[in-house]
Amino acid sequence: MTHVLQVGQLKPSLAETLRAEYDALVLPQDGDTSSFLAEHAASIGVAVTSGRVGVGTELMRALPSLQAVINFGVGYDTTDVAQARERGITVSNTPDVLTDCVADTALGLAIDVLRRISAADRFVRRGAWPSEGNYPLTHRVSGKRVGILGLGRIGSAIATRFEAFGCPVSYHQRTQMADSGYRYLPSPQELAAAVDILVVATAGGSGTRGLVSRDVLEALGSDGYLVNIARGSVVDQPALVDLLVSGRLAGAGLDVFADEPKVPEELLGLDNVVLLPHVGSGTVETRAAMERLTLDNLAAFLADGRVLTPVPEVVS
Ligand code: 8YV
Repeated sequence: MTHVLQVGQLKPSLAETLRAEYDALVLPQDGDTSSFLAEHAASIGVAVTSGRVGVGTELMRALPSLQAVINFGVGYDTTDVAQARERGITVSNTPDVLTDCVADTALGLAIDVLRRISAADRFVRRGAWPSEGNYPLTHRVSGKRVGILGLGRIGSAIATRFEAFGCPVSYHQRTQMADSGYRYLPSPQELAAAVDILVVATAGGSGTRGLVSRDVLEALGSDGYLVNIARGSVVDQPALVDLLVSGRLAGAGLDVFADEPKVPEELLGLDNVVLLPHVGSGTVETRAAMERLTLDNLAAFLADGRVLTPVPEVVS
């Protein structure tokens, strides 16, 4: 009998459906999985997971009958896609349904960090308004030059939103788009040097690791802001912290971090930094749509061996 395996914590209603309708096994999360795998590995044909955990190299190797990894989320950098391709394992994700909410989050972070919305809210809550008077002036968002690193589905949705704010948009990615209407810069560093707000919207994984290097952050400069809704791994986090602490970057709006849920201590006291706990897609509506697509991919795979939204690397 082929089993479905839940890997990592999932949305409770999704986990419940997997249990009730698919009799799914759950990979033990803490400690040693060897006795679980010794008993069940050979029967596991499909893994359902999320970008937080994924099916990494070791786990994939330990599952000899694995045929599909169904991922809740658009990012799948924690799943070993190279091994999946070699072994003919299908991988699906949940693109499109979360684009709007992640793009909204990017705009929210940019507005928050430039206008200091969260910081001003803290100011009111701690009773500082009557004693300290007017809140210090902040920075205008409308009209700022915006650079998008990665003009995919989410990057494009972010660009459209900034256009509505009268912001000229530039972008960088490996391949120039034929007719995006936005200015293309040939490297991340040149993009950073040309804009006021740099938004990271690339995929994660080995191809983009450290792409926003110290040099790129320095090119953004002491009047520049970084917004990251992609993956913490894309940014040199120690350099980011260093430049923020020393005032060589104006601010940052971060939904993602290098080692979640750890957030660098040094950032916690900075009012020019907005810190979110990876909630870009975290709305009732979007998570329901992601759950539906995850279950549709699972059902389609079990019915005829094809998922609805395969990731590009493993499409045969
Ligand atoms: C997470 C995300 O997947 O889709 C992505 O790539 O980063 C998020 O939507 C979600 O938090 C799942 O846990």
